Formats: sequence, C-alpha cells, structure tokens
Amino acid sequence: MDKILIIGAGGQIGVELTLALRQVYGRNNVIATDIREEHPLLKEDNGPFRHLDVMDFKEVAKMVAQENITQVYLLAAILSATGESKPVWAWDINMQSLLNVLEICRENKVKKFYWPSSIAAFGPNTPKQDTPQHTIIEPVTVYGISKYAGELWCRYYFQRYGLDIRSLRYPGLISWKSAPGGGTTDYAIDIYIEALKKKQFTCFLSEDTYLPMMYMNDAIRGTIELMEAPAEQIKNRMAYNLSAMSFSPKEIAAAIRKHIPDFTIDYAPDYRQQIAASWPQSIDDSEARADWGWQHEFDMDKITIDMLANLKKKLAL
Ligand code: VAH
Repeated sequence: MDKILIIGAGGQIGVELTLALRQVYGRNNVIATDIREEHPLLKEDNGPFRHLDVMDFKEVAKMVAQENITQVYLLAAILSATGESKPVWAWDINMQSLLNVLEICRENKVKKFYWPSSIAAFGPNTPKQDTPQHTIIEPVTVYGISKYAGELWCRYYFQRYGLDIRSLRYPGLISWKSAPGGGTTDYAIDIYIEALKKKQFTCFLSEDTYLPMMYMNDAIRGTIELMEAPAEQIKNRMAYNLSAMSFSPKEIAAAIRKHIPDFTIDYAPDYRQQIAASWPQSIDDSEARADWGWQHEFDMDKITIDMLANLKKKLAL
C-alpha cells in the first residue's frame, strides 16, 4: 500500500493536494506536514498531521524511513514576489529543501517524488506566445532561477539514480480554499474576494497584463494524473508545461461584472508588474497532452461562477 508524505501541506496547493490524495489513497495513508500549524481544512479532515521543517534533513529522513513512505510531494517554496524581497534566503529555502528531499528519496528508494516548477522558470527573452516546452529559459527572478535549477536537479536524479521524479510548470493558480502566499498571480484570487466584500479592487498589475492561469481543481487533477501515468509515458523528466488559459486583469474584471454588475477596478502597478512582464503570456502544453493525456476543464466563466459561489459561503457574505 502506498504511503504518501506531503511537505508544505498547509499552502495554497498543499491543502487541496492533500485532500485530493486522501480521496485516492485513503486518509491514513497521506501524512500532511508543514512548518506551520495544521491548516483548518486539514484539521477538519482529521487525517495525520505532523510538524516538519523541510530544511531539517535528519527529521525528514527519519519520517520517510519510519513511516515507510513510498511517495513524496514537496510543495514548500518561497514564491516570486516574496523571493525578490530576500533573494539569498529564498534561493536557500527553495534549493536546499529540494536537494534534501532528492537525497532522502534516493537513499530510501522512494517510489515516486513530485516537485512543482512554474512558468516563472521562463524569462523575458523566452517567446511570449505559445511558449514551447523546449526554448530559451533565462529566468530573472530568484523564484524562477530556483525553479529552473530545480528542474535540472530533478532530471539529474532521474538519469543518475533512476529516481521517478515528476514535475509540472504550473501557471498562476486560482483557488478559494487556502490563501496563496507571496505570488505575483495572487491578484487573480484577491480580485474575487474584494469584489464580494467591497465591489471594488485595486490591481497591482496593469490592465493588459496577460498571464497563463488555471483553476486549482484542474491543477490538482493534472498533478495526480501525471503521478498516476505509467512511467514509460513520462518522456520529460524536467517539468511539463501545463496550461489552461491566459487572461488579463481587465478580462477577469469583465467576467466578474457578469455577476456583480457594479464591480469596479482600478490599477496601481507595483514591483510585481516587472516580474509579470518577464513571464510568458501563453503556454504550449502539447507535450503534456500527448504524453499523458492532459486536458483542462475550467474556463474563465466556470472559474468565476465557482469562485464567487464558494467564497460567498467561506466569507459568510
Ligand atoms: C507566483 N503563483 O506568482 C506563483 C506562480 C506563475 C506564478 O508560480 O509566484
């Protein structure tokens, strides 16, 4: 029976991935860990939770060995906006955490390991439209540099040691269950919350800033489909481009206005505008679709309906 360890289970992706994996593998076979307190939704789920600092090699190694872990999902990371405020700290956390877990998975012959990359791995001289799987990759943020370097380490551990490590270049992820932390694409979450609370939103990106985006439901399903695919179908051992749609703040505001007609938005670009401008505007994910059958399901209107309905309940509005 598989035993899964989730590191960073309290984050925006971690909470939903933990809940989804428990549906697949059984609650007691998915151990959620985080350096912070257990997230309320995980508490409610009543599955196993432990405090764990991914930077503590010995503690992580002990848990993987003692629990006979067969799969590890490492989701702890410092995102793009926060990373620019403390570059060396962000690099250290993002890279040392990955190197710790790669070594521990190798030593304990862990069956499968998942580590997320991001479209942030691309930089300003990458083709902006339909960014190919294989292209110029010169990130200019610490987060992007750590994601690309991490992808190269993942491929190294696959080629050198045969570790079955799999990865996805997530676009901006939109969700309502768990708050994002320090991302440049977080505006696409905050806008829904502010629209419901105040019918007004001041966006930290300019109105025509197109970015690749995806609903968390699609990202979680895609992650599990990638991990469940037969190994021989996984032809790319860096990270697969993954895509659903691209939109600008102006377009998401128009989608919201279909439900909240008097919603208004204004724009006050800040330092995150420069980060967003260095990223692609749309992604070619044909390799993921060809190799393991990736298909997105949520479009902008479906996202907007789901976000507003669930946030209304969550915020008791
Ligand atoms: C960020 N949400 O904004 C992350 C994501 C594509 C961006 O990786 O940093």
